[in-house]
Amino acid sequence: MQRRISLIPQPQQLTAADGDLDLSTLGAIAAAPDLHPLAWLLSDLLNRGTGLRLPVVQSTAKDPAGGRVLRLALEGHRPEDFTTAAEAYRLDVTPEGVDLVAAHPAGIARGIATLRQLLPADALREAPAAEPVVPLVQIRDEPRLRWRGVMLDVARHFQPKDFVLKMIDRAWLHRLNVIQLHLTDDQGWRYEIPSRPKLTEIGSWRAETVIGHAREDRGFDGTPHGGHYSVSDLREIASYARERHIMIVPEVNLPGHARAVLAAYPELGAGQNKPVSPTFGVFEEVLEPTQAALDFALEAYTAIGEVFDGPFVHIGGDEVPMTQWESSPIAKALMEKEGLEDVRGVQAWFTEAFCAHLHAMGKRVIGWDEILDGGAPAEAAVAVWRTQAYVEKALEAGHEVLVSPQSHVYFDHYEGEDEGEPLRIHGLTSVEKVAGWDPAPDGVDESKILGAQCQLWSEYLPHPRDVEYAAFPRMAVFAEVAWTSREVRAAEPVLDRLPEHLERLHAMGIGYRPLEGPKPWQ
Ligand code: TNX
Repeated sequence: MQRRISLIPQPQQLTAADGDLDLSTLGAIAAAPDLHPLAWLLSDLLNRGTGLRLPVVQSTAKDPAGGRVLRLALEGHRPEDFTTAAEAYRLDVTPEGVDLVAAHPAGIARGIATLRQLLPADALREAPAAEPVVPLVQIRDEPRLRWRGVMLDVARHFQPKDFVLKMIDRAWLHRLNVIQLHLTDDQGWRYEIPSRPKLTEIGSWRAETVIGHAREDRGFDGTPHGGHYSVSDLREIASYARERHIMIVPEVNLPGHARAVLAAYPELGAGQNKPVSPTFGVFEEVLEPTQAALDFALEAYTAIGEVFDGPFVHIGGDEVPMTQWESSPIAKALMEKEGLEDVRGVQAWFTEAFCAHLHAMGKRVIGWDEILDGGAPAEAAVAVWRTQAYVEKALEAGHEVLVSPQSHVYFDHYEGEDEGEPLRIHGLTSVEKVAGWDPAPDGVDESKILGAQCQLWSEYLPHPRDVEYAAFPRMAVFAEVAWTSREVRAAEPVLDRLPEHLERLHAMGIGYRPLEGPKPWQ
């Protein structure tokens, strides 16, 4: 019997045949040695959700079930990393077995995600709760955009390592391929640099926290807040993501949003001793443009760039007030020395130094669109969060663009207008709005669009459960928008498939927001 096949993201081509394949009739997962790490991951996931135990064997070995296997294979000329071709795959489920083929292991990782969605939703549980049965299908698939990301803000509220690992798994299931970790901000510095111990001793803690626009909303919660990732935590996150072919992009946000750094090392700023900020917003305190501050920043980028071996490091650069530099003799002297006419050139001075340093480490740089204001090297990619005008400005200046507009993909915004919605920073970003978004509309040169990313700023999301509620199901819809071509999306509206997808989210234990509204208990 032919079942309705409902996947998110929708693959580029999907043809279903009548009937199912019971994976327990297969003898093994057969894979080339390069693919054994993924094969074992798949074997383990199948075991957890269905109880099935499929051994991993060399693809050449004589198979115990007479050749009926789940085959993972690499074929063709290997594409470069981090290209859409690297993530393409074909997946054939026939009465004889499963054939998952790609030109790059990243494509196999994406195909595994699709295969998991073909299983009953209960197979995504952490207990053997489902039969290992999949429908007969032929899938040909490749993403539209290279970078399909989610930003986790672990600075405003620290999120434990285990939650980050879970979010990597959830991104994987949705064929997303980037997690940006916003590791530093005014409210906390979240990673260990052994040579700078005060960053974590002082900079990762604050005495209390305001959740809400003002004290009156909920007030100070009266409890200290803090946390950071040790070097070994970071290494664990890095290797967990690497195994799933997900790129971690660490963000170290400088020279603004620097209250936590300056609480730890006030000498790097204009000298006031202010604590790590318990409130949210944009603060005046920035790094002074001194050699010492620059040395600090470069040390911070070196440390994080070494742990995360992916190609990108994010330098932040958003919302840098110029007020301190306008009255700083040090900034004035720098401007004279460098012949800078505009104080925004001071930020550009930092940006250029960060870029040069990271390029020398073999990294590519990305920064928020404010780096355009004072100018940035054309090799730096720009994450545009403000308006479409900045997409155009960045493209004109020769930058690649990551589209991440607050108008459509800020998942810290309200999801509906019901009074019972949890308190949010502002905005209105419904699932329908995300579903209707085109990351590269007509008139934009899609080849210069690096990709798209949704943001989970956490000023109003204190706990992992709050992040989940804000993230899902919008993040699933976002994944479709970033993966699936315009034509296929138009033919197969994602919102039609969402109710079935919620069963998967439920099986995974994700506290998602129900579609009907914010009050499931009513
Ligand atoms: C703007 S987007 C910010 C963040 C806030 C966010 C809240 C960006 C680069 N800066 O610092 O968390 O708005 O939506």
